[in-house]
Amino acid sequence: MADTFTNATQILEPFKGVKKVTIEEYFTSGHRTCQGCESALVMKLMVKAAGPRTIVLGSTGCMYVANTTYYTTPWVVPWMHTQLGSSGSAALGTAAGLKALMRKGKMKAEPINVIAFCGDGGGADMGLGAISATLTHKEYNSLILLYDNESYANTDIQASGSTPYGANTTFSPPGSVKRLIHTRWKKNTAPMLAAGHPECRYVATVCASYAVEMMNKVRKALTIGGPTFIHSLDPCPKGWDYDPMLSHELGELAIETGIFPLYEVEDGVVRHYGKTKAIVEGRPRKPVREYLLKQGRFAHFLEEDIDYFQAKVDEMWNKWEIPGVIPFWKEKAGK
Ligand SMILES: Cc1ncc(C[n+]2csc(CCOP(=O)(O)OP(=O)(O)O)c2C)c(N)n1
Ligand code: SF4
Ligand SMILES: [Mg+2]
Repeated sequence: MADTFTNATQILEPFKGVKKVTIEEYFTSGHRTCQGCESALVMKLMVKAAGPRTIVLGSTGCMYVANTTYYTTPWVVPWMHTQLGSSGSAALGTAAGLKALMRKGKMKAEPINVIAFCGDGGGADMGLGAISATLTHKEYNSLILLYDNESYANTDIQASGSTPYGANTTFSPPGSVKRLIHTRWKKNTAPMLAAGHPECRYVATVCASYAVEMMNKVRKALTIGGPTFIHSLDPCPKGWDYDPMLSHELGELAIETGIFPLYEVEDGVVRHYGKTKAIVEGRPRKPVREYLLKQGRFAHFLEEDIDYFQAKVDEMWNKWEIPGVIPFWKEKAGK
């Protein structure tokens, strides 16, 4: 019991290859997400990685609405819906509640994983404050997983702070007078949270196209404990407007073009991994046009728009203090 009060966590060793991944599923049939929905795959992999002694909390969005149609649910583990901006509060409250119940002897003392997921709208925009607060509480173990489909998808694809430059959304339809309505560069959520929360020992970015690596980042976060954060980039056939069979490939292209780098920040140390590591070590990035032109949301792009996008990604890699991660410029490059 004493262990629980000193923040004991489940020790989840990494899966050493796909053949070693456990067979049990805790997110199964019964959901109604779109065909090819990568976020549904993220839910499945996330809870598979965490295992049966896990509580999942989820804020409003596709992964709430499409996963809990009346009288059906794919969740095998205990699951609770929370308000759109509340993934942080739900994580902290649940972790604190479990601890109190165990301390009072009202439930068996054991490490239970608490995972709260949120979309980019609910997490990176509306619920950022609550996530920030949770990441300051090192005495409670919880993982917040942001599934980023780059829009407020559930309410019909409105632009969010995580929507990429120039994308066509219902808030930013291209027109004949103005071609690009949404001209903000995507918010850099994971490094912002990593840099600003000294009590948070683990922040990572993942993509389910690299499923084993993704699951191992979840296992690592839960094992390290305290408040942790993972940001997943999730291709969304409906919002990004592409054939559902391309979800996996688009995830790979996001990494191979350098648009979404994979890295973890553990106790302040940044480690690139997977294909991103290869890029850091000198492998050429694929041109962003290979990624952009496969998606209807960029169909209105002219050559100059693709060039601008490429130049911004080049800047992330060539001028930033930590390539693709920390957007402070190296002194010389910035001048
Ligand atoms: C406070 C509040 N405002 C607005 C809504 C309406 N709403 C429900 S889901 C949603 C979109 C959420 O977007 P995101 O968090 O990115 O999740 P996604 O739908 O993309 O999976 C919105 C705006 C709500 N439920 N609560
Ligand atoms: S709109 Fe996108 S995120 Fe939502 S269920 Fe469909 S594919 Fe998944
Ligand atoms: Mg979203």
